[in-house]
Amino acid sequence: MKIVAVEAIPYTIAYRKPLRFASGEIHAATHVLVRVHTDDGVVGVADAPPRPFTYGETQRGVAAVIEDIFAPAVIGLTLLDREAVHGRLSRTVGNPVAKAAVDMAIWDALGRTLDTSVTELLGGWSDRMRVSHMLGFDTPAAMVDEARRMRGEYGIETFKVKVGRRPVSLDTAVVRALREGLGDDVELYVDGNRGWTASESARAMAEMADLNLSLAEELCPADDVLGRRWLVSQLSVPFVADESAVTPAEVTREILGGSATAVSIKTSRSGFTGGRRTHHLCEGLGVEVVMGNQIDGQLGSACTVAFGAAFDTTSRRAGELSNFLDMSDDLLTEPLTIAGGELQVPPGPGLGVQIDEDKLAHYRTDT
Ligand code: MUC
Ligand code: MG
Repeated sequence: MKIVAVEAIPYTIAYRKPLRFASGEIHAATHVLVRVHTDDGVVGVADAPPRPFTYGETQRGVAAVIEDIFAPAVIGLTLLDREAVHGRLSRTVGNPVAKAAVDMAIWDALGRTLDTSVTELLGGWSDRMRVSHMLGFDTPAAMVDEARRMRGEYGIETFKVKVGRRPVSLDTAVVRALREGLGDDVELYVDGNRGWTASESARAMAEMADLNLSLAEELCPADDVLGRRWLVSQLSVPFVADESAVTPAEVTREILGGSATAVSIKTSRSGFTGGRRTHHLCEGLGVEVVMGNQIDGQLGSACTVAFGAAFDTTSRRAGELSNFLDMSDDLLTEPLTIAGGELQVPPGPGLGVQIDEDKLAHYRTDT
């Protein structure tokens, strides 16, 4: 079970259509595949999706920090030394996506070694999650069409709507069109990626007061400290901290400071070890969680569902698990399938997925 090598392989796969939101836009999955090798020949995998506009990590940076700092830090430890791994990775500030992928590849390798799924190792609550689909910026008609298609083809009934444009009416018109076009039974919530001010957010939420939204996420920056508290204190729905609360310490500060009342857990930036800490912290605080999406491919989505299905509180709400559907291709031998609005944890040890070596050879950008 000793870790003997860690690979960081950059690859790029185009999206069929870009995903646009207030803090950036994604045209291609410019990710890094991480593989952890053990002395018994077991290989664990995980995906690192850098988000330069959110955390400052890039594909080249993720590969470099893993090769130069994190691989030497974990080589020689065993797959069971997960707290030691966490401690060594935590010596370096930042780099959440790079650290998370190393952590999750170790969990995958452990699951494969023990012939047990990661979901069972973590908690084993369920084997599936309901799926929420994230709708990027477009016209009201195009966003309603996409939501209808997701409901028709995959049975998805929960939609996270990207907002944060100016004027706010651009987005409030979309949410109204979605409610009118899809009816009262779908769940709708909004994510501003810090695009609005606190007062714009308050105005937009007032304009949408009759639309039965279930959550509001990062509508304005957490750094607008008093404005954000003022906003959160007047909302009648949970306000989700996403990019403002990556570590347990940040979660604690945001929640106790009144700047958020719910938390998005994203395995692609917390790993399983950090995600578990955040999950237990939220449980202790009595704060709701949502399994978020860092615009993950299939491997990242397999990680999200593996973690989300493991616990009661993480599987209560629909998880954001479907944006890989917009990619032109992916790396897994067996594609993930969403049916009846649910994604099942792929059966099998570890994450239950295999990398298609031909596809990896085709899409990797380092050879
Ligand atoms: C989200 O919830 O914000 C957009 C940027 C990012 O890092 O994740 C996405 C989704
Ligand atoms: Mg978000």
